[in-house]
Amino acid sequence: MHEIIGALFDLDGVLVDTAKYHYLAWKRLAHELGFDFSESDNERLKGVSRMRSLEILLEVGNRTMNLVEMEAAAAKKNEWYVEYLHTLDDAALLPGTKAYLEYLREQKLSIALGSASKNAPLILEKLNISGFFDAVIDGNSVSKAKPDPEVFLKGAAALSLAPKQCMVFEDSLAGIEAAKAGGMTAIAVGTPELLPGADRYIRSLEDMLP
Ligand code: B16
Ligand code: MG
Repeated sequence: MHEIIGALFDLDGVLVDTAKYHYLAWKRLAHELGFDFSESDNERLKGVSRMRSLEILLEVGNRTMNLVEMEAAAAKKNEWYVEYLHTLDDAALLPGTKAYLEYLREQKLSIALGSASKNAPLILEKLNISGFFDAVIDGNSVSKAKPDPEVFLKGAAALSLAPKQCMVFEDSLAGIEAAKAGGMTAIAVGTPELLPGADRYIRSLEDMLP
């Protein structure tokens, strides 16, 4: 068996709860377009790219847009989202995040981020956790969305590790599928009902602390 010496982290839903800020911004866009967008609709956007999220939102509101209109709407949502991100601080970190990153550092594991978000560098900065990461692979550096394993394969490569030497922490089904397709150990932040196929289930990173 390969020893695990690398940790690859998804961002939203694993290290930090940014879903609520995404929700506020998408809801604002929906209201501007004249329909409502519920918190349960928002569940469908977790781990999904910005443009795919907009497609889902338009589906919910039964609207269509051409590509130019979609790009403008996504940019507007992102401006609002980034405004909310400026209010972000350590309080948004999920339980155990900082302690577990510190623990992994002490254990000399390599650490990378593997997120769909194009705002990942700003979020890490706002949370004061950038320094823990040996590599950041995010929505700016991948061309194929999860469940494609690209984001995690790039993360392992950036750490100079084989996929088998890495564990992935994920809160979305597409992310668990991506980790398994990439040949990594998948640790789900969630339940087997919502996230089938993972190697282990935790409630939060707090459960990983010794
Ligand atoms: P942005 P993750 C994902 O983050 C979010 O879960 C998802 O809701 C969002 O649409 C996506 O990032 C893109 O984010 O608009 O900031 O580029 O879970 O992959 O860390
Ligand atoms: Mg996530």
